Amino acid sequence: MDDNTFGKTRLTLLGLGAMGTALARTWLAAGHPLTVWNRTPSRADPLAAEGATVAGTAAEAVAASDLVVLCLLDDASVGEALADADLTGKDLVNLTTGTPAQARARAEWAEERGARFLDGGIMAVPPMIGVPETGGYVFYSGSRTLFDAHLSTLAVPAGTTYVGEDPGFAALHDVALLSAMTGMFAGLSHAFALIRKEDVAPGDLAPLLVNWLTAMAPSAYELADQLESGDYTKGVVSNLAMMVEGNSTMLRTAEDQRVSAELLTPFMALMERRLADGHGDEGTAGVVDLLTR
Ligand code: FVH
Repeated sequence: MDDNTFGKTRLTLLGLGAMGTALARTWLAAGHPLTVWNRTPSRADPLAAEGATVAGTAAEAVAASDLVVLCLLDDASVGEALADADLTGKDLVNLTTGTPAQARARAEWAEERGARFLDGGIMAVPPMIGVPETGGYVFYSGSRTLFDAHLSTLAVPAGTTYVGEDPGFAALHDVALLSAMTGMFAGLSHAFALIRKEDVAPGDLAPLLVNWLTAMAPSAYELADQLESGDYTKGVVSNLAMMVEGNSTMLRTAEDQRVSAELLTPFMALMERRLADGHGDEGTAGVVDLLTR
């Protein structure tokens, strides 16, 4: 029988939701001895059949391994799950989505209990886990020593991107990307609403949207360059004055199509404020300043 467990780090995983289960399967498949725990015990049954050791309590699961990974619903569930566990000498890797402030507080909390702490932000959905060609990865931040020590194990389910010693940085990067994605979803919703009652199939618009958004995405580099140099006119191709003029066309079209413009107007209002302040020759970098309190 082929035994791929030799030299593989033993670990514990708390949380067997959609993401936790996907993570567990990759570690089991790679031969890592894995102890799992889930609040609702029945969710562990399929993994037991695949070779995982199932612990009766979170405290037992934590005791089983030096490396403990958490993939729970939110920060509060992390506190609840670990309430009775002895964390002395443990290496905690928290892949539960949270805010930067929660990650920093959780790092302090772990340290006070004698554990080392690494926070993670998963940039993947469950079907991308264990499938490297999908490009899924996890942001990590916190102890670099801890990250390096467990890199080969952490790299099993998805790519790894270490973003700094500050434990809040993984969450910060995660939320920044998710926020940009939310803006994209808002734009897509508005675009599909515009054609909803017309003789245009959503399936025909979809590839056009993908191509256009892909072509526009590198504007992130232009914005970054302007923000870093402090020159918000640097490399501007489409200036604010022109874009605000275009906004009125978008708003009139929404009105004609009987589509609410509520997803667009907050951003447009910020562009207009910056224009009114005399920055018509810039791009949209000034909006970043208006947002920053
Ligand atoms: N699924 C996704 O697409 C995203 C992708 C990006 C990263 N997120 C984050 O990953 C965390 C886990 O997500 P998930 O998809 O596994 O979530 P669920 O399937 O809803 O499972 C939640 C697990 O958390 C357990 N749980 C909830 N509350 C508690 C608690 N108070 N004490 C202990 N465990 C708790 C829950 O247990 P149960 O309901 O089965 O008993 C599940 O194991 C998450 O942060 C995403 O934002 C996923």
